[in-house]
Amino acid sequence: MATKQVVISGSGLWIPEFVLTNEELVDSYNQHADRYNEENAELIQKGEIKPKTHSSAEFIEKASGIKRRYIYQKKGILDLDRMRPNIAKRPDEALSDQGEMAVLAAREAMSRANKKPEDIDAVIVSCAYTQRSYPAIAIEVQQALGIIGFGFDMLVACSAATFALHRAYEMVKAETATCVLVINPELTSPQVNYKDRDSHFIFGDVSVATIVESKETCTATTAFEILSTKALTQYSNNIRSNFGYVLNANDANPLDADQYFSQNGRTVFKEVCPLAAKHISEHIISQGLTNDDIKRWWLHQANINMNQLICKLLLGRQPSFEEAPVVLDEFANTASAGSLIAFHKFHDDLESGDYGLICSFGAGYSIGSLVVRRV
Ligand code: CO8
Repeated sequence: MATKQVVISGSGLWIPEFVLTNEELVDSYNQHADRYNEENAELIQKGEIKPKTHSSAEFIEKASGIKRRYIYQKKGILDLDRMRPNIAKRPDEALSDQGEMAVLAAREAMSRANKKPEDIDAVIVSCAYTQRSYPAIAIEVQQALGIIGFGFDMLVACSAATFALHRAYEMVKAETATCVLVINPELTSPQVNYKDRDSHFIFGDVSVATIVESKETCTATTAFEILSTKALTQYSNNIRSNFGYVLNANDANPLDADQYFSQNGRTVFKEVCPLAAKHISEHIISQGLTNDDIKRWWLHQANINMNQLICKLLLGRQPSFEEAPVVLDEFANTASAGSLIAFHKFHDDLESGDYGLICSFGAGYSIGSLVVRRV
């Protein structure tokens, strides 16, 4: 492969206008649980089904570090007769919801990287779900922004953002593209089961974007060279959603619990933390560096306790907020976008030559990392 140096030259973040607090979520869930128990009192009494127990805002914050989340469309989620977002269907001629989220984050990334549409020749939209299969959201975004070249969508759950950055890096290295716009419009709320106590609090909506290009074409004031990328996948059913295009042929009900996100959270925690720590350590060592050389850890944002354990395994101590910034309290788990929100918000203070690590870990299982150095 050519020796071209590849940089991240800009990032963008779009935040939905609606905020949903733990307290609001818990209040509606608890009303739902009471109503469910009342309606099923007989079956519960006979021991045929279990009653639903209350959720708690204190538990959520302690178990996950999440205090609130941004939501694309709040209407409908807290309505006891619905408990799912109410997102109006748009006409085929209009920009799709994810297309719009993507464009809004992309504009900021392009502006920070000093890039015009004519400077970009590839668009990757990569996230946990796309709202349709085709035409690709990336091609729609390409048209909306006036970019000439090619675009495609990718799905890699929690590692969608890092794996897309890997592809962009390889494309610029191989000179199959000169400047790649990577966008992660994470519209998670339609896949959250707000009637499930174990997972109703986990996710939020957001969109992030990054520009990846050659160092030679970079004119941005802040840029990070991508020194190396590393990916790992290992099959697991512990995080799963059965929702997909075969649904109609299965005669399945799209509102059944298995059509939504579900997980064995404890098992995920136990299995993914050591896997992620090993992956990260091996990646850093492969670059002739040690964990202590890394000035900033832009880690996946699924759970605060996971990040603390991974950092303990890597550093033998708890990192400061400055070393491993956390955005979970404000954004919740935003599927693949979390590590890039942290990157976007917390990179300006690093000095030229400082090393950082971007890493995601989650469903699949999938783990993706990038070792970067401030230019
Ligand atoms: N309120 C009050 N109590 C509760 C609640 C609640 N909401 N939920 C559970 N409890 C109770 C349990 O019943 C249990 O009680 P008891 O001890 O009496 O049985 C107790 O609290 C402890 O329960 P857990 O063991 O389940 O609690 P944990 O401490 O393990 O915390 C977590 C639960 C937060 C889920 C934690 O296990 C975790 O975060 N694990 C890692 C999960 C993770 O990172 N998953 C990644 C998922 S994201 C991903 O991969 C992206 C997928 C694609 C995007 C999807 C978009 C929709």
